[in-house]
Amino acid sequence: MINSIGSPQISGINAENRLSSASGVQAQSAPVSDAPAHAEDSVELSSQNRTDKLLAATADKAAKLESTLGEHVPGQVIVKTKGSLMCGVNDIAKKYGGEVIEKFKFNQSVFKGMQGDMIHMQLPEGMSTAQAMAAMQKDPSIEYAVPNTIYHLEPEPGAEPGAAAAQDAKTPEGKVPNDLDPKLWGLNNQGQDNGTAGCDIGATKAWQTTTGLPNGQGPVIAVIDTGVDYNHPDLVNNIWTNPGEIPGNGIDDDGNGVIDDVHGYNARYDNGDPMDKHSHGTHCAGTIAAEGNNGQGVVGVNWNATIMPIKIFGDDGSTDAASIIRGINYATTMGARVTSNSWGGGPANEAIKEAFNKSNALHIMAAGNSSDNNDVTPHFPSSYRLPNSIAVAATDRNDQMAWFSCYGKNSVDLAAPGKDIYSTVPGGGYGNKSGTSMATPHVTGAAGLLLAHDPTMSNEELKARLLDGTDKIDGLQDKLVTGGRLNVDKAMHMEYTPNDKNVNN
Ligand SMILES: [Ca+2]
Ligand SMILES: [Ca+2]
Ligand SMILES: [Ca+2]
Repeated sequence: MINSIGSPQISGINAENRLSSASGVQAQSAPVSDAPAHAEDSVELSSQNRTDKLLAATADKAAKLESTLGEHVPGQVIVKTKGSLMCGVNDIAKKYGGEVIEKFKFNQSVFKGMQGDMIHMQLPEGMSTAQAMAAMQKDPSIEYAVPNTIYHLEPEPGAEPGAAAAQDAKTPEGKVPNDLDPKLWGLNNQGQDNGTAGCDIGATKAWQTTTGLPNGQGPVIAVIDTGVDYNHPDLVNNIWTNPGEIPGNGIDDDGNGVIDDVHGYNARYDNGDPMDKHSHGTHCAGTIAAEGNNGQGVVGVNWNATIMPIKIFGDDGSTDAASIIRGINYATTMGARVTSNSWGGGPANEAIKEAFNKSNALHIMAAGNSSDNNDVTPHFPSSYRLPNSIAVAATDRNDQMAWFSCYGKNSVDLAAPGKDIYSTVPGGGYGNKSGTSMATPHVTGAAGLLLAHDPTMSNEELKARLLDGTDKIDGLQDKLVTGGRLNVDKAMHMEYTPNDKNVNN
């Protein structure tokens, strides 16, 4: 459940205590007010006056801010407090006449580095998000306040008309599973369907070294998306299982705040069931790790893996910043080593950026499908440019930038196959999709394979290998940081040099 601490029957002090005792994953080292109730009342009165004055003084600024915020949940803000705060988060909310909807849970090591709390706040009736943000910019106890931004899944680009029918691929070099469907040109391109031989990620060669580690033994790969059909026959054996959770007993056995989260987390609706009713997330999961050599369907970049489904989008394809932060935090807390983020668009949000940045996972992010230059028109989250993030463009079966793909010499790292990608869909089926959403899981899968080969690899080395191990493509030189398309075999076997310029750009 969400740590809802805005209930009016519970005093701020008791609610804080309840939160810290209920949370098994975060040390609540933030100072909590222990002032007696009457003293708190007087603080509230004087601070209310101050807040009224502040709102009046910042009214002009708020009016200007209003038009810049983009789509957001009205009357809500996400607030990062300053570490030196000597009162509880409820006192901050009260100061503005609002309520704390939830205090985001970060795992202990992340929380230590944050130097403050992150809270999701409901503002009082009549106070807009812009008004609160303008006032909070002047508040010494607040580091930043941002809207609870609403995000939508990007629409998929349309299919190219007149595409040729599938033909049999020739026998590739390397190790070949019995389910290497010829439609999987991104893994194995022999020139089928008017493609160009070799315009693929070199999967069959990499598989000579490793095909991934059995479920539970390798890196946990979180798919932050619309959920995953964890019962799909080609995925079921590669889905993460929460070792501390007993299924179906209505109890949060491992104390992580979510009841019966056996195969991941539904951050949008805050429950333990990340089932995909959309299809986007299931398709991405199949590219990362549809079970290989099992005589059915397709093979992913990893034949075997541990996929953690994180559902941040509702079944209508939309979400908000609070759901995204909950999803990232769950992945971080439950040990994800890599996250796959085939989503984006909409305004930047400082709180989402911080959740990614403070996580110790490597985050692979789609560059976007609006065919924009992200150097000029940033696309979030891929344009946050974090040391632990990678932005991915999409190429077609001839190593051309896909017509829809965003790019950026300074903002998009590499490309991967993302046009006419065949993978798993809910209900046990298979289908084609196109988008940087489909390119991203190729890179995520490659990260998983590299970590299966060497589990001790640092984020820096992992990122350097994925970027520097690319095949350089003439047409991509001016469009990408690396000018290259993913090659997982090269990434795995190249010589690694620390302090890589691409990683530290
Ligand atoms: Ca649980
Ligand atoms: Ca349970
Ligand atoms: Ca299969």
